[in-house]
Amino acid sequence: MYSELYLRLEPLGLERVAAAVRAAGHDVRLVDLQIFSHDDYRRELAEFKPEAVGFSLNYLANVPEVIDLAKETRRRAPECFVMVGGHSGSFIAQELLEHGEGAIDCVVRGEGEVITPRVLEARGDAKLSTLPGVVTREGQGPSPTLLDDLDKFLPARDLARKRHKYFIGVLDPCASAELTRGCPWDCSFCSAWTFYGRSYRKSSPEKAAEDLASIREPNVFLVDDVAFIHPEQGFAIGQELERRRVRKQYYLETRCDVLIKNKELFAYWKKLGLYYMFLGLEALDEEALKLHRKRITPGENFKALEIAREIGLTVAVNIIADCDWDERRFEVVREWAMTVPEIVHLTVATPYPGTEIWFTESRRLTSRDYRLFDVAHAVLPTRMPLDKFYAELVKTQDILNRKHLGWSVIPKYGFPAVRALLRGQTNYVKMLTKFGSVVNENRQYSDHQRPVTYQMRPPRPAVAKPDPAELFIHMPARLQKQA
Ligand code: B12
Ligand code: SF4
Repeated sequence: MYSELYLRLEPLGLERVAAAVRAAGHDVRLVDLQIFSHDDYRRELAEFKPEAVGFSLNYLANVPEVIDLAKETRRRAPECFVMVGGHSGSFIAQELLEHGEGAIDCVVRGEGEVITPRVLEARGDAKLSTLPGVVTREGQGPSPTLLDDLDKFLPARDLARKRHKYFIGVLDPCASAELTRGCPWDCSFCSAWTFYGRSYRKSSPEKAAEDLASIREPNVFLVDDVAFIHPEQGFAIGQELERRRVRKQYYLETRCDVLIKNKELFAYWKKLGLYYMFLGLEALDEEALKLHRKRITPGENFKALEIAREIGLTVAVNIIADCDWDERRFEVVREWAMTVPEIVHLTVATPYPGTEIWFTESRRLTSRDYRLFDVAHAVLPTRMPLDKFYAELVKTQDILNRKHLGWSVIPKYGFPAVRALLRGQTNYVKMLTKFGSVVNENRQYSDHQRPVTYQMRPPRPAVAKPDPAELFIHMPARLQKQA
């Protein structure tokens, strides 16, 4: 809900899995529950009568919803095979099976393209629990294998209905695409590297351009964890796009040091239509950057902002609010944010399963309610009383929001907003009216008082260095060899 304020994006992971399943000869439908209601899902279940249902569980906050839907699916269609996959689901496979109480046949850890058709083949067979990445109540197979070639299984975008609902800010409507997968860094709060085993794969420039050219929407969110680490790939894709006369507006996310190193590439992409860019700043001071193991200095971060300004890009940055912050720390961020032209976001430090801080911090959790793991809530002890912490958080977000996203900035972003409206796209304008009701300190505080049906597993004692077998979903090649 909190992220839906600014954006709603297509389920690219499901679309890729759907493409692979379709290529294996199955008839596939996709219901995006960001857009459709549970009643729509029930209707689809009754009319389509699927032999198998796969839930995508990329976000921990969605665990209770998925468990309840799996149970309902089992009740309504007892013969239907139910599986769960996706980023967060991969890190808590056993836990999901326990909550499911028999409603979930298997959890598929890691990338889904190669394994899902095999899972469908092995339904009802003891072989199922021997497949790579598959976890059932009977047992589990070896660690999952990586897709060898990102050019395979381009997303089945045709399966996503009501595509006009996908947008990010003024890029309305907006599709998503993937040029690379994985991240070679190892920040302590992030699970991108543990999911992909620190691997980094690229699609070929031709295939990437072909995919982008096939997109109907005028705007594209490039979902890569760190875009354009290898500049030659970025230039090659750009040239392919120019050759095909593909003209779109793009949003991407990258690191500050990658921007500094590859300044010319980003300037080139600005010409191709790069509009918004997200830079993971995370902290303003050296000490916190070290704690996050960001492997960058504040000086480099600020230099990257200057470069982005020179190039003329609209930049959003994120700062991680530590639960230990007092009023003064929030004040420092507010003061800084008001002096820079960038859009500043504030998220709350959250130990997700699959991150290193999960192993060191989870003993201190104040809540095991999955729904609060959305980086908008505090799940670790706060230095200030919790209601005061939220008051400071919301005050800061509100000031930052008014600076960038309120009605007053319509003149600044006016042209794209009006253009979207003329196309009949109202997602952006609706967002402007919703902020106060969604980001609201009382609501955030009272979210902690809701009854909890599904609790996360109690954390185990903290360990300084997690066992790689527990940390990674896809094992790094180096460790696989050792094993
Ligand atoms: C785009 C994106 C978003 C979009 C959502 C788009 C969407 N509708 O899916 C937006 C911007 C809304 C978003 C929001 C958030 N995100 Co986000 N997001 C991403 C990002 C960058 C790309 C996702 C993607 O499309 N990947 C490409 C596709 C192909 O991969 P995939 O979805 O993982 O799918 C593969 C597998 O997971 C699997 N699979 C997926 N579904 C299924 C289903 C079945 C049945 C099977 C078998 C397999 C399977 O197979 C797929 C193909 O290999 C990822 C990072 C990443 N690299 O994945 C972070 C990431 C998933 N997000 C993350 C976070 C922290 C958040 C936020 C909490 C914070 C924030 N401020 O961004 C919010 C809150 C969301 C919430 N509801 O709680 C974290 C992890 C979250 C977690 N552990 O719960 C990630 C890993 C980023 C990170 N570096 O830490 N996010
Ligand atoms: S925060 Fe960014 S750079 Fe750090 S590990 Fe995650 S994806 Fe990589």
